[in-house]
Amino acid sequence: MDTFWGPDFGMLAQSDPEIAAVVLGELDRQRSGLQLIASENFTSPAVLAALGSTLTNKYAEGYPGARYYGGCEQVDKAEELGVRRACELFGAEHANLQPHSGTAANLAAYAALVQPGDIVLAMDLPHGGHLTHGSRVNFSGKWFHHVGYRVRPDTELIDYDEVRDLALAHRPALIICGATAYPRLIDFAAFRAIADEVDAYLLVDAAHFIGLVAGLAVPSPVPHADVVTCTTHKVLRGPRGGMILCRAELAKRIDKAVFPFSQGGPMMHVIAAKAVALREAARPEFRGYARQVVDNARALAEGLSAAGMRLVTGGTDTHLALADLRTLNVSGSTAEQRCDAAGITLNKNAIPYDPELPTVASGIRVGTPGVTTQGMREDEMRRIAGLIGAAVRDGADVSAEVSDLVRQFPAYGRQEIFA
Ligand code: DSN
Repeated sequence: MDTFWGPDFGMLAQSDPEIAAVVLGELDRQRSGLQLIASENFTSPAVLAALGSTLTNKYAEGYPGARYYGGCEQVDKAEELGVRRACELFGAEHANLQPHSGTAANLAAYAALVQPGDIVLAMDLPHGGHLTHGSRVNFSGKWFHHVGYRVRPDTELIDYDEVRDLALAHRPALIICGATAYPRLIDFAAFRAIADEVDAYLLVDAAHFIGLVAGLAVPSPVPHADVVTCTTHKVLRGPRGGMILCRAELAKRIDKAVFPFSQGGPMMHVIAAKAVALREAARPEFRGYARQVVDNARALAEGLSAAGMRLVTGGTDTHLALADLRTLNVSGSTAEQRCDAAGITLNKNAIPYDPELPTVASGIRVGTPGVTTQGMREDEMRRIAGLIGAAVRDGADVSAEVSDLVRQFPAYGRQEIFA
């Protein structure tokens, strides 16, 4: 067999110094600051190697064994391995690894389950949902009739009675749960019961927490949902991309909704990298990682509360926390800028019933997948919370403390963290 022909920064620097500078500049940015965006992580060198491989050259429309191009014998193996690993890891009857993103996975799920004009009951975006759950500016809000559920104003938790009332009143064809900024566990069984009562499909968008499911740190939606969509690049720590899990009876509809309905050629290098990440996530060490992500998020949230921020829902059960900054009289956008200046990357975020525009927002969202991959634990989370507090409250320059911390826990500095 030939030797591996893969990423070579020396070659890139020689042939395209401008892009090489961007690639190395981004590596430096990721290493030199604290990455607290809840939907980001650091993939392993093995995932990066598969991503940077010659599998990117191959066209393979179709599915393993039934492609529209010749020469697919190697990429077929990658996709078969990935699908098998996904089914085993999540106890799913069928998996599709071809969606280019979480949005593409959701588009395919809609296409498989409902018709344009059908009623879809999903969480409102400002309450923690996603663009693809019925936003007016997205296909989901333009092509489907969106009915939104919200969190309760007092507890900021999903109001399952309201979800049921809305379902009974509107008789949706599809109910969606799963969120991008909801720090608590979702009761999938309750959603299943409501969906059954009105004869609707249940789609769980597990993009944010599928990695926690893989690591057994939170309950799985797979036994309850008709279809589970997710991304592979968040807690799961794989390449940027999407994935769909479903019951066997929906397999054909899902596969056809991905290709040929909504996508053409699959990205075989990304599918191979997804397979690598799924193998990594099946290791016992990944369970320790997933548990630590949640423990770290709790410690970080408690630290932010001690720094004077109000925690939405009072805390977290997952990898993320949402903090209301009105107690500090600082907007989300100002907080984001102040943290950015200190090398702390996080995002402003609307809080439930937010009086501010989404571009300003009253809150920030923080997540622990990345810093946990770096090996940080609760002590470091308390330290980080203090730094965020000082930066947000007083505009303090905490960049020296940030540099000190990331020097001790370098991203891509210690291969053993991916073992
Ligand atoms: N944009 C992702 C997030 O940050 O939550 C969701 O798609």
